[in-house]
Amino acid sequence: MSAFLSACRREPTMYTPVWLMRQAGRYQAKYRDIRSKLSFIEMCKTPEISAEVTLLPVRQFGVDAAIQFADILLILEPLEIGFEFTEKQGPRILKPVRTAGEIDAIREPVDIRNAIGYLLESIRIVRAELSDRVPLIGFAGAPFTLASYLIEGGASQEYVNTKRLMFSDPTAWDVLMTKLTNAVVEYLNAQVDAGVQALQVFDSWVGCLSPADYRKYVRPHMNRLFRALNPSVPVIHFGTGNPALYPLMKQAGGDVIGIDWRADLELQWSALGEVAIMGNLDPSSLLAPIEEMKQRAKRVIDSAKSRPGHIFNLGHGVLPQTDESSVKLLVDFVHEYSSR
Ligand code: 1CP
Repeated sequence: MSAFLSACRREPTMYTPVWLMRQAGRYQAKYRDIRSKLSFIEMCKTPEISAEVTLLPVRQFGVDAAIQFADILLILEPLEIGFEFTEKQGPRILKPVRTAGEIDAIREPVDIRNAIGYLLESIRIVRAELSDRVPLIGFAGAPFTLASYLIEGGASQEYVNTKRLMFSDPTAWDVLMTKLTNAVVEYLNAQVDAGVQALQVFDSWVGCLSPADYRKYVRPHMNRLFRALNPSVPVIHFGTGNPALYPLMKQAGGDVIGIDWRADLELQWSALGEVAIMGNLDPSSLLAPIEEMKQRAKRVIDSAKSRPGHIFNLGHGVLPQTDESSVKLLVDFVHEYSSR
């Protein structure tokens, strides 16, 4: 079995497996080249292109897992919620959803699998290319993170509208989270059927919540989500910005908890106990001189103390300012230094 899949199951590996969130993106010359001819959405919707982009970091850096090129917002199309990707601000929801009436009007998708045929086809192409050498990860946004996009209309600092709705109309909030959870389950299980060998649930923006609010407004839905996923593949549960939530995220579910650099890996792992851990190098470390970057990577590996179940990753995605050569040096360093 690959080092990545073994680590997901907390089995010993010959070295610490490494992959990077957002390992395919604008920091790569080949990505920019493809992107200069196509919009981001066109790239996602052309299976041969998204497959090629998925494979770029595997071929270029020798990472231990591929992540299917797509986006967390693609699931909104079968829900008939309009969105676009803008050059400057990233994703934008055309008509943000803010009232109980607007939430009731969101349709339950009839046939998600049909609507994401392009994604499932791309997964089949990637799997045929990689066979069993390098595993492929499928992903989705977690219901809270998706809800925050729907309600705010785009990226947000304070999540004012999201929290206003959550606190003032908990019934409408539950309806929205239930609809999103149903869609995410179907979306992820379809990817498993198409061939992905692991799943990641990105709760990128959940860190804005207090532990009490996570427990009340999010965890019941996450619990249901994890119980409904196809049990044949391991699941990574990732969140950023608030280490106080990690114990609650572990209770919600997932074989691997993805942590960011604000948390101390060693302390966090002791506190979480029996679970695999993914993380947690500060992505800015890749902007440092190479020796400094290696020292920082070394500290992450040392803090895992060769415990089975560590997957090396950044604490969040690769920054656009990153040099491709630094990524290659980082991946090689992790393999060499952790070799046992
Ligand atoms: O213009 C471009 O070229 C598009 C930039 C881009 C890319 C490369 C977007 C728009 N999405 C993606 C791909 C993407 N998105 C992947 C690909 C696989 C890989 O990791 O290599 C993944 C896993 C995502 C997931 C995603 N999209 C998340 C969760 C992960 C995270 O970074 O927290 C979120 C929040 C989004 C929303 C999104 N999509 C795109 C942008 C610019 C954003 C806003 C968030 C951000 O800027 O980080």
